[in-house]
Amino acid sequence: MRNDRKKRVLALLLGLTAAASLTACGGTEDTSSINSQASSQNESSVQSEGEEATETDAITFPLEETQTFVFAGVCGADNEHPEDTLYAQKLLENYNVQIEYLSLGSDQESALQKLNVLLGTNDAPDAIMGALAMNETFLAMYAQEGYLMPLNDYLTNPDIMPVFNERVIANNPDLLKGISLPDGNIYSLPYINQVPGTYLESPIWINQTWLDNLGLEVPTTLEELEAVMEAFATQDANGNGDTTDEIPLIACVGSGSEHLEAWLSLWGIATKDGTYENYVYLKDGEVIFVPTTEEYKDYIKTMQKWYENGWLWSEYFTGSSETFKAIQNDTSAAKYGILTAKNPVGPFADQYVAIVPPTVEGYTPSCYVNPAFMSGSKGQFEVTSNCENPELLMAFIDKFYLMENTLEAYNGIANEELKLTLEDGVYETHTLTAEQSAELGSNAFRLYFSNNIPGGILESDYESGKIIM
Ligand SMILES: [Ca+2]
Repeated sequence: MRNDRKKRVLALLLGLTAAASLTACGGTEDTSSINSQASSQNESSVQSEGEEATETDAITFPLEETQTFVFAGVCGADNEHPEDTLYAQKLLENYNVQIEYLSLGSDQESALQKLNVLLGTNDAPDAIMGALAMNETFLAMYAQEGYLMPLNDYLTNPDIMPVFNERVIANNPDLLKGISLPDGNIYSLPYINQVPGTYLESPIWINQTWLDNLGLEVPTTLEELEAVMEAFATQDANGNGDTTDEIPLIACVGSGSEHLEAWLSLWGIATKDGTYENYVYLKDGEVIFVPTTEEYKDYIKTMQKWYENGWLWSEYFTGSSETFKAIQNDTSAAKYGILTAKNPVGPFADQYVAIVPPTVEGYTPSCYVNPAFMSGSKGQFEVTSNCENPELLMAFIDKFYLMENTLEAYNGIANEELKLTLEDGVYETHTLTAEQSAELGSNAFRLYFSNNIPGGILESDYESGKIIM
């Protein structure tokens, strides 16, 4: 059932406004064949359980001789030695590749200034990692100047990048279009994070257990949604004997995905984030300021009605984010029926399902697609023209797309660092307490490369039970 719903969300989305840019392209089909030295294969022990095809005909890991690559990254921390992380040490052990770090400073401005000087010279790094070190304008400019290498032929070659081909492209063939520049070439690698249900930037989640307890269906229209909220507000939906402790709809002012403005999508206005939204919108080829529109007035009237009826959390305007989190983390019972969020949290998170946005008469829903889900969050890794062995580098970076490597690059080594555990083949990530964070900090490899790094966690990884959310 849950999968069916998710698929419905996806099917709907594909028919909706897709705010993720899928740039038209060509030139990605031409796969070059590499000279296979056909060295002995499958002799390494780097494969983790359940992963196949991590070996290539041409390049076998661990390499016979240590290969060093210089990775440039943006990092705000003082201690800039990602090579000291347990993850980098594991990479060295498993693949015999040493990463040498070149700091690009602490922000994008410093990074681009430094890259302007270095690129095209012999001092340029082999690669640039992390989205903050690059932006689309400079990516296109550097590519045009020949400072960056087109990566198409590596990405589409299963001998060089078996993991990327099997895990990423096979599941999402349109991804290559999404990460291509207008010249048809790909210069930059994506990060893919497919938390189930997060096809949208702010998907709508509803408590299925509450619906079941009250004999209700998933609402598909505004009227049905309001009837559900009325039932949540007046009945004992969470079944604890108290009819007054249910919050039908919860939202948090200024929050990333849990913001009330996410509901504007029902009126055809896709909003990315209540904190940063500028409400300038393109409609029928004209630029409009959303608050002056009829759809916005309809939306405001509806929100007023939801607030007055006690369907929207009474502390929406005054409650702190701590109070908001406390309600979500209440262990006594599920306390909220509906929210928009990347994913629901708290002890009852598994009671929530993502739903297709209900329809409002006269409007067509329009939602932001979550780029990290659909086409990959791009701009995470570029190879410079100074790299002498791009094929080997790409074969190495291919391993970053293994589920376990992505998890450990982001969270630290399982069972050795606190944020990640591995038990009976199942990974689980943990949130550190404030005390643990203060005492230990985090030494995750990813932190040296703001904001993300190449990697991939797929919906199937969650659904097959390899990761506990
Ligand atoms: Ca109750």
